[in-house]
Amino acid sequence: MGKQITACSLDCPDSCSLEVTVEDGKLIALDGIADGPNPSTNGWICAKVKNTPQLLHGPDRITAPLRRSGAKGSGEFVEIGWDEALDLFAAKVIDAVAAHGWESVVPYLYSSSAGKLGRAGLSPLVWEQLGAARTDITICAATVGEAWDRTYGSLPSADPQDLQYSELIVVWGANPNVSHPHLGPVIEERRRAGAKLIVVDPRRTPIATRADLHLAVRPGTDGVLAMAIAALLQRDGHLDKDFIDRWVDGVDEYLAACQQWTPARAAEICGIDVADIELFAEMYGTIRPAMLRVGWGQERNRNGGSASRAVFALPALAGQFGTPGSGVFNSISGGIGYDGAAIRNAVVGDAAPPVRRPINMNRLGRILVADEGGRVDVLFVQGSNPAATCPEQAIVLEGLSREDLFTVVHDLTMTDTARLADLVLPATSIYEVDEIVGSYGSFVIQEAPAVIPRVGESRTNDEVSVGVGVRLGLDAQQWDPSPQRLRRLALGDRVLPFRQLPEHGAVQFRDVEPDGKVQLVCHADGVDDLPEYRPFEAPDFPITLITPATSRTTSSMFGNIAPASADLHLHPGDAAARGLSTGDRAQITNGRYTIEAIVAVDATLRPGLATMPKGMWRGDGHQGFTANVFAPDHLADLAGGATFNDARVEVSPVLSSVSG
Ligand SMILES: Nc1nc2c(c(=O)[nH]1)N[C@H]1C(S)=C(S)[C@@H](COP(=O)(O)OP(=O)(O)OC[C@H]3O[C@@H](n4cnc5c(=O)[nH]c(N)nc54)[C@H](O)[C@@H]3O)O[C@H]1N2
Ligand SMILES: Nc1nc2c(c(=O)[nH]1)N[C@H]1C(S)=C(S)[C@@H](COP(=O)(O)OP(=O)(O)OC[C@H]3O[C@@H](n4cnc5c(=O)[nH]c(N)nc54)[C@H](O)[C@@H]3O)O[C@H]1N2
Ligand code: SF4
Ligand SMILES: [Mo]
Repeated sequence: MGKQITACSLDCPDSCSLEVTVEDGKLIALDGIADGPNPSTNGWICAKVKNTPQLLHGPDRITAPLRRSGAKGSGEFVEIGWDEALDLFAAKVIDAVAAHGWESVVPYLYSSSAGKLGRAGLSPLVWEQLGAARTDITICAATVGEAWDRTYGSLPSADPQDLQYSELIVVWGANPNVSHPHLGPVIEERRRAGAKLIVVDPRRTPIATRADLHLAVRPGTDGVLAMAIAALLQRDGHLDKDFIDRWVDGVDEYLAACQQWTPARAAEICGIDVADIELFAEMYGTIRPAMLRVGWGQERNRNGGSASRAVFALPALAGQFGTPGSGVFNSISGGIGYDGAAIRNAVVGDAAPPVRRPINMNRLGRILVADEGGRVDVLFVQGSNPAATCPEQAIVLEGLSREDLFTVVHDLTMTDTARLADLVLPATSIYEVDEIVGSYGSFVIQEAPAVIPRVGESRTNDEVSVGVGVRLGLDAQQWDPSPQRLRRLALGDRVLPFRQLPEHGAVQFRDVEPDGKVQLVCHADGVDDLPEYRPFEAPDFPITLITPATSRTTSSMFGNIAPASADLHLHPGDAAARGLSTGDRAQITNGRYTIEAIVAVDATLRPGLATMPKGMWRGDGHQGFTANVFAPDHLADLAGGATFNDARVEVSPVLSSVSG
């Protein structure tokens, strides 16, 4: 029995340092390290990752290439060899290209829970060079990421660890206790030491219960709130004129636009009290230093881009920068110390990428079913489970069920998407190959060496895509996918762990600065672009259904092993008005689709709000669907982002005695 050190690569901001126990070539246990490469792990990890042995060695693990032998979706497959599998894959691509061109071949690559090489090594480059369609990563963080780029440009995020110096902490659209587990205790410790805490979330999350001020906004109205606060900062003399003169563009125009959002008007639209808006502005304008944690809650609706931009404007107006404990953070992603472009240069040089058909992940269903933007003959899903996680689930399932679509899924486990595939290929986990782990919640880049042998015949993302690419004419030597080579290219001889910015050295506008000024007004296509509020009423469907993360599911990974409860949470008033109590069966409909679920009356919700968890699998959902059947596929106002939380439904009791 041996113990080894590695790191967690799940789509989670924490990137824990792990100690794993291996017996007979199998990973049998894992835990956090107290003084490991990433100190914020602090000796503990989340409960779901403790289920990793089941994920790696359990019955759903795919261990060999599988070709469909029964009807689509029947789950009947036969094992085949890798050569046969890759030959078949390449032959289907050749047929598709001959019939409808490269744009009919769609690689749907995500792998947000893979290591750095698995995520952005050679695989995306292979499909780019071949000229296949280009899938834009829009399902998560595209909107808020674009809002950051437009506002702050190249400025790195603040360091969450610097919260230890904050006197005011604002958590906006994030649920750290669940989806950023190691941040919760840091905030709690600071709060106990006297710092003030403000939370903006339509639900009374665990952190909101401890906040000095909780603004339970209506989903999709954050931009209105943030602009109203900006106007109050101006009215009450809390603008930081020195900071603005030196660093901020567009302030007058921006503040003029904010005047429309008087506290009274904003309170009405956001569904909160005027006094609470005033109090937010007073606290943010006077307590220093303040750190703003912006999550993803405010981005997942039609106004997500405007909302994120308006929230990001607040520290620039109040000048909450320049001292430890001040600033704003969302995703820590910058490439400091890890040169992904070097991989590209070494393999394809500086040749311009070919023009490719763009694919928006959020429109997958329409693309497959209605040929939106052109026909699709071959779909290659790598590191994603769109049958469970995409919007408009029923349409996605219809598309994946098309007899004339050849679907290849490369994954660790037999997901809902893999079940609908024609060819299923086994993927390695982070524990089986030498990898590198970065994160979007800390500045540490860590070593993640192989700690167990490969399970079955699993292959890496790069090995699979290069395997197909070589059959289609790419040069095997030029495209050598060995992790050692890619690592050398991206890291040089840098020794890991590596901290991208020094400890106590990431203070925004003291240690790090953007290339240009902070922009409160964007100039897109020659037009001044200010944040806007677009109302979204669906009178027959008065309940807003949001689908937050749960402590049990990191997206849909682990959802098959320890699923979250799929119950529909309803506000007590909404439940009572419909004659529903906890444990009752309810019908939920958006007018197009109807499912049934068990009700849980939940006083942490604001009126008009319901929740179901994200990351559920179809089998644990409702009649073959999850909450994603109600998630719309219209796009956010920035970056073509997802609008999961624009789902609108009506709920009614299921009368058990009805016969028909
Ligand atoms: N355990 C676990 N951890 C995860 C994940 C997971 O699935 N499970 N997923 C990972 C991924 S992929 C991501 S993107 C992050 C997401 O991390 P978070 O952003 O923290 O998680 P969410 O649950 O998407 O949303 C956060 C909060 O936003 C609130 N919210 C919903 N709509 C609105 C709104 O319109 N305005 C405001 N202000 N708040 C709103 C929700 O009630 C929720 O409490 O977490 C990562 N970490
Ligand atoms: N209703 C609703 N739906 C949502 C959201 C929401 O808020 N509400 N949130 C959205 C968000 S934020 C996100 S990030 C998406 C996530 O949605 P997905 O991208 O579908 O992410 P996962 O569900 O984690 O699925 C990733 C798959 O990759 C596999 N995998 C892991 N590592 C590797 C690897 O190295 N190689 C390969 N080939 N496979 C690997 C895992 O086994 C898993 O099946 O879900 C979105 N869906
Ligand atoms: S999912 Fe997040 S909290 Fe859990 S072990 Fe991985 S990095 Fe740590
Ligand atoms: Mo995400």
